[in-house]
Amino acid sequence: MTKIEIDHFDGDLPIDNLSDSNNYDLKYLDACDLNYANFFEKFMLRNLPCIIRNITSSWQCTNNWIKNEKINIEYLIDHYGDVDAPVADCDAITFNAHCKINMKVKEYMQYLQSCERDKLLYLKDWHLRRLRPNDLFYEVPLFFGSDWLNEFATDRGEDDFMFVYIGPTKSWTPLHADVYNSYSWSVNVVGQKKWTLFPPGEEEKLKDSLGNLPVMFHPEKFPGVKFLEIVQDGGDALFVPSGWHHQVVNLLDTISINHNWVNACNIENVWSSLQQCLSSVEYEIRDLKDSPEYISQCQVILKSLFGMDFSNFLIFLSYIGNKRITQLRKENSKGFNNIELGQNHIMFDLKTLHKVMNLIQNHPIFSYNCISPDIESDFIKIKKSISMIL
Ligand SMILES: O=C(O)CCC(=O)C(=O)O
Repeated sequence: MTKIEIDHFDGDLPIDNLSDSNNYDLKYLDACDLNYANFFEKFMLRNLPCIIRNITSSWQCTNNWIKNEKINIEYLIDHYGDVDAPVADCDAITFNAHCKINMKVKEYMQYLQSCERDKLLYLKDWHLRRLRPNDLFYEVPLFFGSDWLNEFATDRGEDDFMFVYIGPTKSWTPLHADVYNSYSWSVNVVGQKKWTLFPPGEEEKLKDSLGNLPVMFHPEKFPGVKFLEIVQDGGDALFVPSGWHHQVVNLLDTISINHNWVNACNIENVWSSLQQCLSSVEYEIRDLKDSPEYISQCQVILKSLFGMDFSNFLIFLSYIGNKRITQLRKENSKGFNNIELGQNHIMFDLKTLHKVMNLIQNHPIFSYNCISPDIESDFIKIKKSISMIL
């Protein structure tokens, strides 16, 4: 079992993790020379991107999915041909996202092989890991092992945030920030991508008078906007920090693996964006403010827009809090993907959870009776147990 640990859990760690410098030079690191505590402090806590090279050397898929430095189409057809996967049409856009259909992997691979393609199709957000839990085609790099989102999802058999992307040269992903304001990591198994990344706040300069972002950013149209342009090669992992908008173009036929993730370093960002989303929902339906259903309707809309409501967030935090308490007592030391968390790491998680739980308890919604009594009492009980530990 792999163990991840940090140097200390209290003291001077900059918990206010918004990018603390205006120096957005991208750092290139090598997986062999980097240790977890370093990545934690220099990049996750500071919310700064980096490339970590040579991350796939022990991955099975680097042998199986690549042939002559290209995508091994026969292997993918043989092993996954009859499986359905979501495919985006890069030429068809609705509400700033590509239109998607389901295709058999076999058909998609035939499309990729054909010389005359009349469409630009991108297989994306494919939950291959969930589909084939025993197929260990890649390992989660230990740098990305503190992952509350996928820990929660896999422990409870819920929808996870672990994806495979396969796209031809020129396929692309529109400008966006990730779900919940999570982090993401993306590793190219084969191929090459160009990423354009915007430090948080820069996206405001890109919005039109209605507050809409462009589908694709073109630098010549937005002089003065700060952004990073990154070319990611095969075997490179890109760490995309929380709230950094980004767009992606495949420069070659590319397969990548990608997770969205949340942990103690960015959970406050998730909480802020949940509140922000709620405020805009409240504003949008302000005409209904006097109706008895107003509060619960806001939560329903919040869930459909943000992907979770306040109750879901409370359940999530309570689950992770309870699990860390158990781990501290050594009753169960396994975290996400069987990765063991060191004692400092567990304490850091608990300390941050406690801070965010306090913020939630002070939010007006807590007094509106829209959270079920069971969820609320569980939340309060776990928060109390954490207080006793701290
Ligand atoms: O690789 C891509 O096309 C998109 C990946 C992405 O947007 C992400 O990791 O958040």
